[in-house]
Amino acid sequence: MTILSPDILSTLEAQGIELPSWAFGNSGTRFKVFATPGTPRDPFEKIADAAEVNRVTALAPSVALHIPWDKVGSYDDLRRHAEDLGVRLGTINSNTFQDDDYKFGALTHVDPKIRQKAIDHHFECIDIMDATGSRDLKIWLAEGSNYPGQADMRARQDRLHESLATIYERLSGEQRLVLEYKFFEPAFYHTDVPDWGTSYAQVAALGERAMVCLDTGHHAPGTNIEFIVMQLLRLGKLGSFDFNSRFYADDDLIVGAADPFQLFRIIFEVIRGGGLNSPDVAFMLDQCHNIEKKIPGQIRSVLNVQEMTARALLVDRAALAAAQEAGDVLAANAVFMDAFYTDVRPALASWRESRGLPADPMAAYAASGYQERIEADRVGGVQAGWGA
Ligand code: AOS
Ligand code: ZN
Ligand code: ZN
Repeated sequence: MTILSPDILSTLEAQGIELPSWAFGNSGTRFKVFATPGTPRDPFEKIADAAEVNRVTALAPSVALHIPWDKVGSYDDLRRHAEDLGVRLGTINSNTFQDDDYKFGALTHVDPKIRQKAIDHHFECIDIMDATGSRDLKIWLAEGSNYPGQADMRARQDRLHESLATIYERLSGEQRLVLEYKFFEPAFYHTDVPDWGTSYAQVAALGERAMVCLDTGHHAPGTNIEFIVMQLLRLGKLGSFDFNSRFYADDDLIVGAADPFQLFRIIFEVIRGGGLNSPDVAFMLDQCHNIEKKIPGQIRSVLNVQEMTARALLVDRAALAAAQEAGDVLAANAVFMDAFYTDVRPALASWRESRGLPADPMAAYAASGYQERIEADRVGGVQAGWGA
């Protein structure tokens, strides 16, 4: 007798989490990048690795690309390669943080020539989206200043609006612009898009197809992230998640590793707000595997999301609402905690088996021989781009 009802199982079956291509490349901190044996040498191999995650979990149907890290001669070839392996190409991430010209900003720069260069980069990303069939253009900006008085924050906000409006105009059909925020780093005094409010204000000024991206690692310690999730869903502006976990700053660790309860609370608000399995909300990982093996790191990540989703779906919402309405503080909290403390792993394992999937995807991957094969075959894998 499973604890997961048919309704819960069909909701879980529809779940899809997008993997970031850069999670498969070598990455590290500014102190050291450790090379991992078997690291992909090109975007085709990154897609192949991502497809392995999907093969053992059926949870990862798409892969996000990063331009220029994932530039290829033919995006048609890359798209076909992905489809042959049972996955598709997802969000296109732009990059305005690795060019000397962008030292003092890109979309906010005082020099119109540099702003145009950054806008042209986004136009190139949109051309790639046309070729890959991707819906979302995700923009994370590294811009800001380090010292009070260094920059005119207000003028930068105005220029940001102008640049984003020019990029937004170029989108067509179903394409969307998703603007990520981050409270600091690499700029330390002020960041041009530091929080959800700024991202919301900027995308609201663009139009319906501009949304906010919430990266779970981009908040000050102690921030009630699930409140932000609730508010963005309420406003119809939650476009995507970048899932990861953090202890201190933008750690990009495996989602659910640092604080599984926080992940549970976030997913509960997603469910409450109608965002789960909604086409309007993209669920992505934004992680780096600096010291652990990358493919198992991604498998662990999507399983963590699935486990916390199953637990959040177990919340007895009728009982919760009744306790809330009665003002019964402890009963409401108990309903919530009962679901969180339920171990769903055995039920998920037997459900996977019933669908022809491995009960234990981590073990199935380890036994598949794929890791040994790539370690033997691939020499000189590439860095993800971080610290390059
Ligand atoms: C940076 O801190 C952000 O999390 C971005 O989402 C990130 O740059 C991403 O890895 C791809 O651009
Ligand atoms: Zn991110
Ligand atoms: Zn980040």
